[in-house]
Amino acid sequence: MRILIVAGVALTVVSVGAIQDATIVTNPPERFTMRVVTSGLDGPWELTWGPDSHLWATERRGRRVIRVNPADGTRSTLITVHEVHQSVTQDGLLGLALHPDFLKSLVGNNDVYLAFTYDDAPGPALARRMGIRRYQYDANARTLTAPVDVIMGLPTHDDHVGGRLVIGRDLKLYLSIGDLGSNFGANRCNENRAQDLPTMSQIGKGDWSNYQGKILRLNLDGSIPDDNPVINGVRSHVFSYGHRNPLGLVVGSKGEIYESEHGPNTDDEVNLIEGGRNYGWPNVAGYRDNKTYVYANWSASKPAPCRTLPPGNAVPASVPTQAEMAWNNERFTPPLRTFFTVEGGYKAQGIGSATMAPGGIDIYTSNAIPGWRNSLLALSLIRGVVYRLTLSPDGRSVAGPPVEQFATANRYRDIALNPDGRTFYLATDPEGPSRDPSGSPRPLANPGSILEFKYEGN
Ligand SMILES: [Ca+2]
Ligand SMILES: [Ca+2]
Repeated sequence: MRILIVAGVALTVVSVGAIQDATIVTNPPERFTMRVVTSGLDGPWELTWGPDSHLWATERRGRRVIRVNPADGTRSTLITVHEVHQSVTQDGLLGLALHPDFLKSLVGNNDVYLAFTYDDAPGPALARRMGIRRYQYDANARTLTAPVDVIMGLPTHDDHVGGRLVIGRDLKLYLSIGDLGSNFGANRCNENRAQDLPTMSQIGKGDWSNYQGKILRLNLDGSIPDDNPVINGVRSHVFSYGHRNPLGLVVGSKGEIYESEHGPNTDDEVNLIEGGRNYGWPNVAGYRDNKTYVYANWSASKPAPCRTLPPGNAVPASVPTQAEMAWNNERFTPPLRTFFTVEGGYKAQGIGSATMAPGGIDIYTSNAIPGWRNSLLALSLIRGVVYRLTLSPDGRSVAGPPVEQFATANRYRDIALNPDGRTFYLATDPEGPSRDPSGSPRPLANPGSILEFKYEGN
């Protein structure tokens, strides 16, 4: 243990084993009471506070959109999206975004946008795709109706799916798509295409296959906004690129787009997403610092083709490698903050992955909790905590260390904030690995649930 002085307050920092990030503050002064709102959900994935003072959620595996009364946990199913293809741990019914004028009295509308994976091949063949569809909420019948496809045919796969969906202050849709797990694990022989950009010809044909490892920006009807960035001479839906597995997206108070994404075995990232910028993956993980991460391109193995290589993560001489500093790109943009950036030579295989495994991200803009205004709340799946990151006044940097909040033995998938500024709702995974502060595996305390945390003072 060591003591860190933050803003005049002495805080204890626990450093247990090599997979801890010693800059994280683990005993904040705020007190919260916790309550289980509801349980038995089939993979709650997006959790949103609705203007009807209800929680709106997608169930990734259950393929349902549900509406939950936060006071008593009663819930109703608004729709089951039967076209959703769900077969692995990351696909299914994913993002949900309510139109900013949703249910407003005069200029309001009822538009609900959903992002999901589906099978585009007839018969037993499987062609995994992602799409966005718009529905109308019928508040009397409590159903979602009148589906209209916004964009379909987006690339997806069985890993690093992404799928977070938000609507910006600019009334554009932002959708995150991961790198499809390419160059990793069972997909290690698939070329990673997070740096590949669409060509004019592809865009003309509606071929979105280069949209992997990207954050897209779309008009609400799915078309390409006129003011999207021109990258390598082409304007497309691509807003930013070089992403690995972006699972958190949130809109800041001035319209900023903040994102969280998984690092490989180190270097989870929180990014400020700006148009036309390159976030580095797979050439760089976290900062361009030549620490532990080296890009080993398995698909380029020669003369031995990748598929003939023995199993295991040790990189054979036939696989070309590239240090971070050997790659240079004028659009490269480093993260606002990384988690678990470790020194060179870190052996993830032996010590364990240095990761917090980011889930959703949100922003706190209330004055209700002293010192919290203008903080990002970045969720950890594997550690069951929320990291509060204080933003600088201009929102372009993180000031001070991450502070752990809401620690439980759960996997936090997404968060919703009550506008009262004192009440927080966290959706938990129904299954998956969880580790205690010493790094030991533990069972999930509240699988498939929505938890409420209420502020009770300091
Ligand atoms: Ca990056
Ligand atoms: Ca790095």
